[in-house]
Amino acid sequence: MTESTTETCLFCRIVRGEIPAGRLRESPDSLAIADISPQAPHHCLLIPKRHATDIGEFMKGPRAAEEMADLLAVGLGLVAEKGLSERGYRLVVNTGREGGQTVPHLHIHLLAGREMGWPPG
Ligand code: DGP
Repeated sequence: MTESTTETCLFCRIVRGEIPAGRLRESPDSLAIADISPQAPHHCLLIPKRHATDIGEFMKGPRAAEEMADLLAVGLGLVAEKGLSERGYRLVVNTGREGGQTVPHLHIHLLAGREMGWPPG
């Protein structure tokens, strides 16, 4: 995984509208999109608009707690809109190489609509 600048970062480009994506929900700090390669009937990505490689970098920001609360609120808005809370859902933050992260801009996967296994692969 290589470091990205905000200029070339895939998710920064999606946030700026330079690359099309299924935009599901948005706030001034956060964007939710449909994953291009869904691993469940519902598979969304919750993306903070501020660039940070991973959750550790992200949480160093001066407004990180507020931005993270907003990101989760955007996700929970989708959960409510899609009626996912009764059957359940999973939030996942892959981090680094062994954590399975492939896009070096923090994002939270929201997966739902099928039985999830444990432990994850
Ligand atoms: P991760 O492996 O945790 O870094 O997740 C990256 C996710 O991003 C992966 O599930 C596929 C998704 N993805 C990669 N490229 C694109 C894209 O161009 N558009 C959208 N919507 N999703 C993408």
